[in-house]
Amino acid sequence: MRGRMALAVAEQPVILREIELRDRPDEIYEASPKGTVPVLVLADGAVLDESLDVMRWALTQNDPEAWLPATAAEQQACEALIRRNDGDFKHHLDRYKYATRYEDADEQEHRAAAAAILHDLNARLHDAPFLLGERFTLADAAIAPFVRQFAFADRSWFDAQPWPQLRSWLDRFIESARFLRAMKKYPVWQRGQEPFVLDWND
Ligand SMILES: N[C@@H](CCC(=O)N[C@@H](CS)C(=O)NCC(=O)O)C(=O)O
Repeated sequence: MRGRMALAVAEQPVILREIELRDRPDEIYEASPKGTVPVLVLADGAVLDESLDVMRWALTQNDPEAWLPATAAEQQACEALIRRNDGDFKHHLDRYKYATRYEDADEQEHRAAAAAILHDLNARLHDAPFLLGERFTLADAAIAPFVRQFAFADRSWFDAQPWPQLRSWLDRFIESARFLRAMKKYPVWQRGQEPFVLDWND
């Protein structure tokens, strides 16, 4: 979703091959042996198989809403926030959401560890509407989908936490046109079909 959001804001048309993770076509492994989504194959054949790389590539092509950090301080804050999100937060989120898939994972412990990070995000949002300040940036787009997953794992528990700023930030994100656009569903790619060009304005 975050890769799609960045491609959309950067107005980068792509040929989309929607897949089902439980029935991955061989072609995805030919592009990237990891077999995870997203995978973006560039016009010159280079392959980006990390969503953050897709985001950074798209925004480097075109960044009309100034999602990329504008100052060294923003850059540092952005990197630190994303590193913690993709590292510790994702680790605890997965074990909270899917405790049964991990041996010895204690759901409550992982929820508490993830919640400590959310507490910190809420504090950041005390003084400004977005994570880096007054505008929605790469940091918000990269992190909000994961906070959404956490919230939806037990929405009533999430709503009972003392995080009004975080809740408002998440609600604004979930209701935003940019996120709803990224969530649009597409038919699964069939081998041999005409290329399906997604130009983001449809
Ligand atoms: N670090 C990767 C994570 C990619 C990832 O785990 N994607 C999930 C779907 S959102 C996936 O492909 N899961 C299937 C699998 O891990 O085999 C990224 O952000 O690009």
